[in-house]
Amino acid sequence: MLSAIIGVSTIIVFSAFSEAQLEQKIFVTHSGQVIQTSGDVLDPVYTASTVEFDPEKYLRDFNYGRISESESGQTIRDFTIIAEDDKIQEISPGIFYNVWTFNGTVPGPTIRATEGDLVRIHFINNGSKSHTMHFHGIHPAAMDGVFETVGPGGGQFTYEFEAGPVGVHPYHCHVMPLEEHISHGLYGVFIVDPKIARQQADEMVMVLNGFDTDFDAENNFYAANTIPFYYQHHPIQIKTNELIRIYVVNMVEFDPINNFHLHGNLFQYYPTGTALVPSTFTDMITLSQTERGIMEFQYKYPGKYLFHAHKVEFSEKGWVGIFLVDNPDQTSQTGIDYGN
Ligand SMILES: [Cu+2]
Repeated sequence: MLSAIIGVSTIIVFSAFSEAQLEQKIFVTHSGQVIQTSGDVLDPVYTASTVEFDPEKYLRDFNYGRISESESGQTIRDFTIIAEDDKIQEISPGIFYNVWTFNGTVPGPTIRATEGDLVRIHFINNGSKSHTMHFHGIHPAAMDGVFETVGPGGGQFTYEFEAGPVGVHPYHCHVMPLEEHISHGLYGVFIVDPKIARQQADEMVMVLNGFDTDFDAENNFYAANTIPFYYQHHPIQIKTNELIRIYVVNMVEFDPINNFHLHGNLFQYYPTGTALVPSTFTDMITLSQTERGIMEFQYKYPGKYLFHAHKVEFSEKGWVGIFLVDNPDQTSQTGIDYGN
């Protein structure tokens, strides 16, 4: 229905403002809608409401659900997840994009459980299209979120499965055309902790994502956690000799690979997080779509350290950040202002 509204608005708005807004371009969206924009900018005038996203909060925000216990002593974790597809987010200054969201954000909430817990997802689709939640992991076929599409306008489904295996897994909508439903933002992270907890650490989630804002099946912007250049302008503060653990998931569509390079350091890497011993000690990992893992490291020296895609095109279009270790005054040490 929103598509129809957008279509009608397009005609009305642009006949009224055709002289004021030069260089209008016509694009066919992933869903086949014809939309006019000025360059990369999808004009926000089409939409009724906007969403805000705070990468600072998202970075260390883990949702453990509403916890109860079954008669047999199994931990039950209940989550309510609501899908919507009619919101606009200013994903970069002046760049407005129609995001499809789980619980109002891209990525959706980081869902966290311990191996063997019963996870119950009360899924409500308040969107205008069918959606589902498909979790990577081990579960019965009926809980796979593929064939049981959940209808628009309030359709509901309860996904119920035992959390496993240990690791970091993506979840995402699995309705066709899949590329469209994922690239608009219907994805998030599902962490399954081992029963004997990992070593205490400063833990973070980084979803590597991108946005195709002109609908040509190529991304115009890239990021760790949605907002291009966010962690470069707002460096992540950490401490020397403190264990840092990053759950990293690549959700970039359209591009076959993405990667993560850490400066001034190397990290232990656990592919998919399924093993409790790392498989490699490196400063660089390459990830295909939905590929993910756990990185662990600590910084020996204070200072500012970049992390970014070594696919340079991606870092120049936003997938770059800074770790600020012990918040030193880098400028006084070097005389160079690295920017913040
Ligand atoms: Cu969907």
